[in-house]
Amino acid sequence: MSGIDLDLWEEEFDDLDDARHRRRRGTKRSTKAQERIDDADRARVVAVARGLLEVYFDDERHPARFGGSMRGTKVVVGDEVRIRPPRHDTDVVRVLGLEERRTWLTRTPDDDADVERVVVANAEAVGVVVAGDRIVEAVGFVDRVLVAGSVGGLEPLVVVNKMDLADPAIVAEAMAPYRDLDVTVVQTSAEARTGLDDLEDALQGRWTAFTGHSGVGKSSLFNLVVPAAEQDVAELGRRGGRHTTVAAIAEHAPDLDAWLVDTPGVRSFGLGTLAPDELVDHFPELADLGCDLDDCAHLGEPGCRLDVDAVAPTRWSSYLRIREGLLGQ
Ligand SMILES: Nc1nc2c(ncn2[C@@H]2O[C@H](COP(=O)(O)OP(=O)(O)OP(=O)(O)O)[C@@H](O)[C@H]2O)c(=O)[nH]1
Ligand SMILES: [Mg+2]
Ligand SMILES: [Zn+2]
Repeated sequence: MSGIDLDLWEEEFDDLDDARHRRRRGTKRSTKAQERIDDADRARVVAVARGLLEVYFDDERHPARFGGSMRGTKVVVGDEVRIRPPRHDTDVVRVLGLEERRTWLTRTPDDDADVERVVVANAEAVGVVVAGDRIVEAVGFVDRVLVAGSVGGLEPLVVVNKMDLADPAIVAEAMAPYRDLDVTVVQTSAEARTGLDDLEDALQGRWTAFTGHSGVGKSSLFNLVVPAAEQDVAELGRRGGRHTTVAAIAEHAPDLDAWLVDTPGVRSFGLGTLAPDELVDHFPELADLGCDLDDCAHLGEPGCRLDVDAVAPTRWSSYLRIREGLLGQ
């Protein structure tokens, strides 16, 4: 390998080229560049990590690099992009432009942070993975992810993994509120390989982004569902709290006509960019109750029609806790 970064060199050359066009024809570079981008082929981003960018088109994954027009633009797994195929043997695919996102899964580090991170773009569903042996502690997290999914236009799916370690009665009780809301709940064990058919049914025909605490088994399930996947899984005996997966990656499950995105474990799921008064719209059992006030938060306002006994206690306490967090209390 020569020490020259051919791509960087070519990128600078492209910029020079544009500058020359600009001078000669008097056209604005942005218009010219935009036309070129609009005519380019489309691809889907399937991996983004330090030093790695992969896009999918023509039924294959391709390594890619950002073109000069992408400076300052962030892409995430699931993004639809405009690309230019390689021009010669040592060239790679060039990403020229980012398409508007249809859906997004975003989180903030905590509720009073307002810098959000897009985790995955353009997925149809978010699969929140929890450990069956820690289900009671996990429902607050599930409720946060369901809010984020609702905000970003994603269908919810709850995956209760580690059922081999769980008490089925406790899981059933904790999951009842979601079943009542018609949220699909599947129970799996990556270890005992149970529930995988149900999981596959839930993934069929769409893009699903997994999220969840570290160590709940996202990568283990991902590896079982996606034949080509070889995601690292934490070794047995390691203490919890370690993050094994460090970057999001999407893989295709051709038999299911599905894409699954494995993501790094998160400690919390902040909703910092959501306005407190909008929270109620993302709890289906609290939205549209016909209260006198259009933006009733169901906290004792006159003309409130909430029957608090009709709401699952864990859901109601999640609502109150998230709202407090958003109000900075
Ligand atoms: N008993 C049991 N152990 C499991 C199950 N699924 C995964 N594990 C184990 O749990 C540990 C963590 O699994 P991972 O798949 O790496 O978890 P993860 O959610 O991808 O974790 P991060 O990448 O850190 O977010 C590993 O030791 C797995 O072998 C399960 O269903 N039952
Ligand atoms: Mg993992
Ligand atoms: Zn009300």
